[in-house]
Amino acid sequence: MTRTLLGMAVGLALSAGPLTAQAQSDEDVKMGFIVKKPEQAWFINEQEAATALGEEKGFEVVRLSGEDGQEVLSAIDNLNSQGAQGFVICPPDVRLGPAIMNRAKQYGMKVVTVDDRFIGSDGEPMENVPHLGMSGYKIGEQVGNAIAEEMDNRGWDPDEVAALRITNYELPTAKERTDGATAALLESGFKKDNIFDAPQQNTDTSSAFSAASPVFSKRGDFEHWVIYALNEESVLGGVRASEQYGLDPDQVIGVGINGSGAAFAEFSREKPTGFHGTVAVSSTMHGRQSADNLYQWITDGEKPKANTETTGKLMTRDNWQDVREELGL
Ligand code: FCA
Repeated sequence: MTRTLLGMAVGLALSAGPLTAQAQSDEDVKMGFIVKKPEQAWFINEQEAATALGEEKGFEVVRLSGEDGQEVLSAIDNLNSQGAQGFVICPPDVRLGPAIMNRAKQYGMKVVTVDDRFIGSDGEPMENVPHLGMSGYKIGEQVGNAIAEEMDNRGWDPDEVAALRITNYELPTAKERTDGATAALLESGFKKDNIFDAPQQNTDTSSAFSAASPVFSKRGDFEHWVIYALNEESVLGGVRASEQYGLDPDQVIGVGINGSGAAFAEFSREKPTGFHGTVAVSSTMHGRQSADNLYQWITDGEKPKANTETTGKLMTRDNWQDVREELGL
């Protein structure tokens, strides 16, 4: 009798043991989510989606801003003192990859990147850091095709249309996107000589506005303009510059990328602007999936795959609410 009871107790202890340990370790999982532009709707949504997943699955997400290298390194120190096991990051500069990885290694933290992929000292993507981001070239092609289609709808003669290409060649994903858009436009019969570059210093509206303004002034001979860039925030900077120069909405076709609050606000205006549309990608999915990948890695030791590429869908003033719902935004 005593032996049986003892046996049962041992059995219970054995089965309860690992369960308790599992619950304990899940409770303790804490990760950072560091973003380069914490005020942009895209990044706010990513961080919120990661936090919501943490609430569902039982891990904690610390939302942090990393607008330059110094801020990123302090954020990592801060995470370490809070006992975090790793972080998801969209870095302010992809060339900070090696420095960020050094600091993370000192603390034994696991790192995954989202949106902008680290570049190593050899100038190549750091393949050993798992990444999730847009398939930049393909999404760029969607932008180019959307512009070509709208030019056709408006009956514009390609020979008389100029393109404002807002570029950021420091950032590979930005280059892929504008290269994809350019290729699709040329394919549709757009004139190569009518493409004018506006290199921006950053990835936001104000840097795009500053880059775009002088291009309109110099090319006053064109009446019809198309505008594209790595994201909708930048296209909006170009559209604002076109308005300031005196162009009407029906003289401008701007198509962005992201499908975030910046685009929703523009589509909600009473009158249409030169911002025709944007290729929407699910920032909700980017936030959830990258956090989930890191969570699996921390809890199961399962390293996420080297690169996950996501796709997009064109959103315009006519369908934006439907696409928003479809993508869970
Ligand atoms: C880059 C851009 C963001 C967003 C993201 C997916 O980080 O700056 O606007 O497009 O890629």
